Amino acid sequence: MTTLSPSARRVQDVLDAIALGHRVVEHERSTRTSQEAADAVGCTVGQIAKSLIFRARASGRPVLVIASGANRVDEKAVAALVGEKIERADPEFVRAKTGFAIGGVPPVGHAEAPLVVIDEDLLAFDTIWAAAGTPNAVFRLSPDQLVSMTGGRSAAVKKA
Ligand code: 5CA
Repeated sequence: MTTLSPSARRVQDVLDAIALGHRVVEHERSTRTSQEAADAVGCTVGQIAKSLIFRARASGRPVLVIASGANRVDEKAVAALVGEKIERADPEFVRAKTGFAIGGVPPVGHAEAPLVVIDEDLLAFDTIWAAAGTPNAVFRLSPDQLVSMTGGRSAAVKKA
């Protein structure tokens, strides 16, 4: 049995509770950026589901945008969906609200339940990969599973 580092283990425990058979894989090499993650698993950068954290300005709520690694996120489009202005979260906010550090933020298992928006471009793939708690850990899933496990709403959020 492989031993996962503590943050990756926490994500595996969440996935075990979801019980769809997802397995966290820790790589020797970095998966900290979408490109590095794609290189490590041997997929295209578009198939990396990157987790971006924003802060809703009025409410202070965390907003999780799960975007294709190939795309930049249009903050105005996300704000329109959320119903209030949003701003990029700083590393301390990310740590506090998710329980994970930037570069390893997973789509599930956050300390505080975020509003979740999913980039519709991810839905075109059979298989995608998401971060799993550390800058070396990822897991494979389907876009449908991403939607169901996060309760997220898919939308057009790509910056033109
Ligand atoms: N493990 C990889 C692939 S799944 C990963 O987590 N990539 S990521 O793109 O989802 O996470 C890194 C993201 O964190 C960057 O895209 C960027 O939006 C954000 N980020 C990086 N540095 C900062 C920073 N200083 N403040 C706020 N956000 C940051």
